[in-house]
Amino acid sequence: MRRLVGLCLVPFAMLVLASTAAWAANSSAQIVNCPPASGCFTPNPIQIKVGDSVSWMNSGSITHTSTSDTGAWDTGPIASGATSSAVSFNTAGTFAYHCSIHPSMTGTVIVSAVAATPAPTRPPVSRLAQGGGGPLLPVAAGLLLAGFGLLALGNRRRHQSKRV
Ligand SMILES: [Cu+2]
Repeated sequence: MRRLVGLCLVPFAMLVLASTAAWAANSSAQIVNCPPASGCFTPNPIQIKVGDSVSWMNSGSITHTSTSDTGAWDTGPIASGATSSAVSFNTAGTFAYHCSIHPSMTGTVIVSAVAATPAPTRPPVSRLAQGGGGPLLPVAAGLLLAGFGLLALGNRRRHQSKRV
């Protein structure tokens, strides 16, 4: 019995894993020139979901960093035209960061929790199939049978009237 329950859980676990994997995405934040400041992070704040990652692309003309205020991450120097490695965010929350070269440059990453129900990402067709087509299938079959019955009746009447 326990093995049966375990076997039933395997596809469920795979479904959960597959759906979370589909959600994980890499967002690209940019560092741009914005005089008179040395540079600016954009978008700011950047909004992502738990499991997503952020890469900072330096479109500005001088080197910057993305450094967490709490030490959670530090990309190190990102030269002009370069992109940092991806930083993953696995917990929801608001994370402040700055440029360690230009401390007045600040930004925020807002990580929101992943919705508990994955329903919106699935087509409604799969839900219909799970219920065996719902009440629509027997109704359609009944109408089809009634239609055939009427046709047969009509044919018979036509034959009878020909005979008379
Ligand atoms: Cu900087």
